[in-house]
Amino acid sequence: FQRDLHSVGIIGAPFAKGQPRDGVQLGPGAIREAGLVKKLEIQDCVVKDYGDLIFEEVSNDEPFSRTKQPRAVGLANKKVADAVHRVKNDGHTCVMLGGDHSLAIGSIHGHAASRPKLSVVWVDAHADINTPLTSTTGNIHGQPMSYLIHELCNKIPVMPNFSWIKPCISAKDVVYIGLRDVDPEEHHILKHLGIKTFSMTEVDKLGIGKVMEQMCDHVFSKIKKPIHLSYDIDALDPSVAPATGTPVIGGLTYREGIYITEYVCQTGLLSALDVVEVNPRRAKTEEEVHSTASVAVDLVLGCFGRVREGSHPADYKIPEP
Ligand code: 6HN
Ligand code: MN
Ligand code: MN
Ligand code: MN
Repeated sequence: FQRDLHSVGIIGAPFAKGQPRDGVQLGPGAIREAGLVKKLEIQDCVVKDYGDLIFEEVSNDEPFSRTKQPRAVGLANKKVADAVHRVKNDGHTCVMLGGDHSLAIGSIHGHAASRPKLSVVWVDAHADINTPLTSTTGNIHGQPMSYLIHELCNKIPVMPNFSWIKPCISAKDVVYIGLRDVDPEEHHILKHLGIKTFSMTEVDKLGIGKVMEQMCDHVFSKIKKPIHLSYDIDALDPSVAPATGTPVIGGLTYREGIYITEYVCQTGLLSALDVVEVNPRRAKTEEEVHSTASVAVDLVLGCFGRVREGSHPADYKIPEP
């Protein structure tokens, strides 16, 4: 058994304006502090840290109809898109540390700009596929998928700082895992577009092993496309990852969450990863901050070759007395 080398480019995106709760901009810092870069290097990854993006204040960002802070979200995502595009063109697997999940707009857009045929694996308690017109909260972190899917392009109004966003993925190339809090309008969209979903019911029924097999059967039925894995930490059960803005009971166990990353790594097709919605200010104790950040790090490690059975260098020799 030999590990392949992974070349990883990390972007921090300390951004919170896709939702109303303060603190999710501290996610990248908490994940870095939990030792992300060091631990990747210890498992033989070549890491280039591109640092944290800087997001300027946007003045007079009035809601567009119900949608909150559209100009700030549009502008931040343009930055993320350019940064991810650059990391991909530099030849790395891109890791984007959020920040809230609205950042997947830029991350997937920038990824698609350098890898035109992508599959998206969306691991989340939520579907994040509201359009600005179906959303009841007006929070853009509940909407990113709607801007990206070709089949929804005639349902999206023109919004300030959103005109650069062009749909770049097909409904058939998207798979959801972990759903358990889906709005009725979102449920209609998922069914109407025939999007493949493995809700927590399927995780219970099939087990995570079969879920991942069927996920691959679906997404790679014709050609093997690069994978964009968008991992919302709230996919995990709140007992595992409490420090997040919209926790939902009944989520993935630590083991299921890690298995997803190990399996995706094994495909050899992981091309970009988002780890989003870690919010240190939503933790009740300092320990909850650390445990959530440390789980986030473990998810990244699983994506880049860590296996629970253990591993060893190819040239290792047992010492002789
Ligand atoms: N997330 N469906 C709700 C909304 O506001 O549209 C919740 C979205 C949660 C988003 O956790 O990334
Ligand atoms: Mn999400
Ligand atoms: Mn979520
Ligand atoms: Mn691998």
